[in-house]
Amino acid sequence: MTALDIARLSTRDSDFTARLDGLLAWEGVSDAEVQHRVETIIAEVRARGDAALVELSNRFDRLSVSGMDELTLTPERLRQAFDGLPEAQREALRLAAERVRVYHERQKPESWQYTEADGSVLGQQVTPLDRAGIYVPGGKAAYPSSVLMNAIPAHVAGVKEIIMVVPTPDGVLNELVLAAAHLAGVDRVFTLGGAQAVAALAYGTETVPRVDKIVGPGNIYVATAKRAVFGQVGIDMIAGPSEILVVSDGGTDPEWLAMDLFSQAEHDEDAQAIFVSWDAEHLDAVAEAMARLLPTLEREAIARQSLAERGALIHCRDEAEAVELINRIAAEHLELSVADPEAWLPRVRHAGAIFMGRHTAEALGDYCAGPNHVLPTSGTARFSSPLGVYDFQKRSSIIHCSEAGASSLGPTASILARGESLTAHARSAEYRIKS
Ligand code: HSO
Ligand code: ZN
Repeated sequence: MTALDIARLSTRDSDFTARLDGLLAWEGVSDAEVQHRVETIIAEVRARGDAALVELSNRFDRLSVSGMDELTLTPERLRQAFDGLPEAQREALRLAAERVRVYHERQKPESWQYTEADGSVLGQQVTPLDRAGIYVPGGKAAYPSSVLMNAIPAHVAGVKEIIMVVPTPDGVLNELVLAAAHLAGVDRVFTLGGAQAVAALAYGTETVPRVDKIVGPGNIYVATAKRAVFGQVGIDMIAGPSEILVVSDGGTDPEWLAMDLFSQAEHDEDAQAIFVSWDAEHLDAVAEAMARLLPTLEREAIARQSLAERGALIHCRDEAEAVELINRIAAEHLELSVADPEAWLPRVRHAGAIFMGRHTAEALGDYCAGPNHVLPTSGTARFSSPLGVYDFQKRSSIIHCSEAGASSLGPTASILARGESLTAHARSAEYRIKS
């Protein structure tokens, strides 16, 4: 058994803050080289459309296709993928999709209006986007669960058309990803990836329709391309590596906690797993369980590196200090493995998703509890929220002045307009003042 390599910190240490800050620091910035390549690819796709997509896919995904028809999957093909799965997998996908749908139905905001005494009506009308584009990574991060988490809220929001892009390096299709797309209500799939896929969705080509918003994770090229096209289209967020913060009062089985930490550490080498407790013996027990169980993981090497580079076991003084740490770290996933998580909840201000109590493994939330697993990372839970129905809708203001309402607002508008030297504004309002 290789010893466990993970930072052990105590809030009592004088260098605690500096060490914690060092661990939390994450900058997913792309260098000038990546930036330049992405800009070139976007320009190519804008200038030459489908022809550029075919060329770039042949080059970057090592394909040899001659037209867009070979980069297009029919709804029939998605259905085949679903039908071809073992029944247990089909059932699991169905159950997960249904639970995610039911949860997101609750998020649907209502349009509203109110009427003033003079009969004027004010309100807000909620409208779904016409078209959403979902980027699904290929290779090691191709998660069918993420297809559900991105497409279902769009579907629930009422988006008219959901377009998915997924790269197929060497022409390899992921049947589970296609099956999930079938279940989640994806309308069209193109086997495109990288910056070229993002450019196609943002600007449209002869074959790929232009979308209104692009969501979904991707590598540095995809993230850079999403940043570059933002403004032309909406984007969701630029997600950093996955994170988990587990807080335990000492009453949870250390093996459970060790595996919860591994469940994020196994995602990738940059993922972050942090454990906090005020019970020193419990911390030792968790460290011991981690050392013992780590060699049993399929993805031991990835988890080991993630824990060594970005993981931490933190000993704090008491519950109050644990709460401070929770809000400081603002983790993507927070597990409150304590006797009375409800009592903690009002004190938690920053976390993407909060997993309450000893039985709520983060993994359940990743797949099938119902809430979205696309969450703010790298401390951005301070100001942003899980992906949801609201990300696929927008709002329009409604103003309907009655004759009396226009007359009584006219003087106010006129005075303010003249203060801005905008006399057409003033006169437009004044016409409607009844003498
Ligand atoms: N924990 C990941 C989502 C995921 N886990 C997909 C497994 N599959 C980010 O929240
Ligand atoms: Zn996960």
